[in-house]
Amino acid sequence: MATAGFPTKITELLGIQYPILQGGMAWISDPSLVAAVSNGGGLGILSAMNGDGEAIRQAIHQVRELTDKPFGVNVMLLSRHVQEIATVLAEEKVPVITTGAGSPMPYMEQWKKAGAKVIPVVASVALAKLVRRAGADAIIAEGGEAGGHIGELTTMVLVPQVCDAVDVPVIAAGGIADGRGLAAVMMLGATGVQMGTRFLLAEECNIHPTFKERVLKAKDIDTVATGRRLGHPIRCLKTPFTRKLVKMEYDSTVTDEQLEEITKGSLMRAVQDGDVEGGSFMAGQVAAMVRAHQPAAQMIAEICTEAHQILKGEEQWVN
Ligand code: TUI
Repeated sequence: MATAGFPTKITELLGIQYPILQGGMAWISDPSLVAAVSNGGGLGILSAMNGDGEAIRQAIHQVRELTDKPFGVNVMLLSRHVQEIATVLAEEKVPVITTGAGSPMPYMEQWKKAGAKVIPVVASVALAKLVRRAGADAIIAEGGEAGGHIGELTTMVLVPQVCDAVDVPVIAAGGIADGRGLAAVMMLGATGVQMGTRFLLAEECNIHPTFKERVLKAKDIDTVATGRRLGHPIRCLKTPFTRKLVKMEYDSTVTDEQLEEITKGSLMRAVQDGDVEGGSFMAGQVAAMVRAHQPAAQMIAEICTEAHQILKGEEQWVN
């Protein structure tokens, strides 16, 4: 099965072998991880969060040296370089562009004209409808089980509602780490998945060893969403830093500015320094299900083999 691929609407749209996208994770999704996922038959997605337009141009060139397969770039819409990055992605003819943490409406036309497949991440039906009308080629519906910046709804309730609301392929994200998750969201109407947390343990993922260790040791209840007070909840592994943050959020003598200040640069401190006192180890609720350090290609093949077996009916569902 593994070599035959796993054809769905999304593999056809993107020209890939398996319906698995790797989330564009800030400070994490670098050319090494992206090329490994794309060479493994999924869609690797660079993060454009870590720098300006020229930084992402360089990363795109590096990916193109490492793979001739399709890949994507994720634009975090809260980035202060977003306008400049949007233009570079059009100039570089990036085949797939995903967006997160906001509405990509101002850039849709520019990207579509450049021939990109545009796939916004949404956390609500309203934004799904809006971006579809503006020409989105597919939509990623991300539930609050995910790591990092999250919306309010769970994957279980968001995915079927987004599927009902749009006429393009829907990719499910948040809470998926194995073949059971892929099979389950296909039952909800999705044609593929985006995963972030599982790929933290890819051999080609260059995060600090402490980050990998923390994911490997995580139990079911070991993530927490902080930041609701500032209007952007972020899910991370529980650490001394998140304990401090939670306390500060509930303390009315702490100002919003103080909260902003302490979180600034915290993802970088986790990814590069493994700093559990001052770093945000962003990860999804599936962290406890990620138990092996392995090549990205092996993860992809394993997940698809498992999902295929389930969907073929080799498991007994109804007596
Ligand atoms: O974007 C993500 N996850 C992220 S981005 C990130 S970097 C960051 N660092 C510090 C503060 C904030 C972010 C870490 N993780 N996922 C995609 C995603 N998008 N999840 C939820 C949303 C979303 C939420 C609201 C998308 C659109 C939206 O709509 C707002 C609107 O304007 O309608």
